[in-house]
Amino acid sequence: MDDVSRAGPHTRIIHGGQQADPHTGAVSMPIYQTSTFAFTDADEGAARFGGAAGCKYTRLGNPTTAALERNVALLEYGCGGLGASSGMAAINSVYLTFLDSDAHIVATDCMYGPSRTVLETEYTRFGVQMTFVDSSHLDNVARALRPNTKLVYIETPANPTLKLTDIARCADIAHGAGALLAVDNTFASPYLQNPLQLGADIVVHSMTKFINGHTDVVAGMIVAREEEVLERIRKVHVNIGGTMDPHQAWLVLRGIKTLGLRVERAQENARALAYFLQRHSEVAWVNYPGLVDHPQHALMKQQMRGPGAIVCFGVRGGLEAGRRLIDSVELATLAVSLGGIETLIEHPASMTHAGVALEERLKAGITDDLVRIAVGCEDYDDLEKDLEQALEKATTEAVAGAR
Ligand code: LCS
Repeated sequence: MDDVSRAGPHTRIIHGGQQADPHTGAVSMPIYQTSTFAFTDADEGAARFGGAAGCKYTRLGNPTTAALERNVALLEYGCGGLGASSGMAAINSVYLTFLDSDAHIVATDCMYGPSRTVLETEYTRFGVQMTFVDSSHLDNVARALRPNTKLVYIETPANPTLKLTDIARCADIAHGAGALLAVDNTFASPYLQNPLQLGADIVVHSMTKFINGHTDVVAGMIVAREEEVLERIRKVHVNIGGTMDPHQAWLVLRGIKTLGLRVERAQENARALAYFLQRHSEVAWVNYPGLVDHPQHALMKQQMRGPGAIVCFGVRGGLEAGRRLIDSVELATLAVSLGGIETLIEHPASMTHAGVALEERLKAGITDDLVRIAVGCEDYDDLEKDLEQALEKATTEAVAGAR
């Protein structure tokens, strides 16, 4: 099938932008592990640097990376993609493209720690102005806009509070003020949410997470809705040098083939685990947009195809009990990151979000007792058993400690 743009989600993931290698017929995209490309003559070299089709130098473009860019761009309904060496490289290329010394950014107050702290610690050095707001209440976004706001930047679901922002309404608000809307779609993955279809201008991904899915690659991607925006970002991205290595691209191409299967299974596990935790007497609270009593359950259903595979919760006994819990798991791995085939558990306040100032962290809802579990594809019963025994240890030791 040449055009899979109207095919079902799994077909699009497996075949989108892919074709057998024109030179050899290889079904799996070869790794074009080369830094540069020979020109047949001076005219061809000059033509390629003048804009003609064809590769020049891997930092500027590579066939293996291009195959992945076509694939993710198709999944995100964008005009094209730019592979990045990491999620942070993708995010910084977007920031750098649109933020200069006269610019202002409105960003969601709850997002992956470094996506926020890099703005606060580095971009302020160049005079960039910024306002962080709880974007789940869109009035906050509207109020924060200034005449020089160039970019509205949101993460939805947000890391780690899973707070959602209404993408379509946020896009209208940003566009009304002449700003672009960029969305970090890492937590949902293109399988569950497509911000460009809802009106966003740019999507960024940490492909380290669900897209690659095997906890063996760090990678990122930028997708834009319009060519002009993509080309502006491309100029910055290739000169900053945050582009992808072809071997990295090949690994992600391999991982992404099972994106739909993995997300479906991990989400099923997450849903069951959220209900289990909600019923557990030692669990103080559970936050998962798939729970029908979650305050943003309706928004989740409106803009996502499912709630995803991350669950947050607090253990009775607070921070100390939570720490004992993450020390006690045996099947889940105590590690940061998410979206892999295996279940990972972490404590955002002391790990992924430790760099965010205490007051700002608490204001964003990242409380000290918050435990984040990134649910994987193991057998559900084994995951439940593991959490059951860890909860028991966390709370029994608390009682023993109190004696
Ligand atoms: N965006 C989100 C939403 C993320 O969760 C992360 C990393 C990034 C961007 C950055 O991507 P990277 O450069 O690492 O590919 N999130 C992590 C986390 O929650 N634990 O470890 C990394």
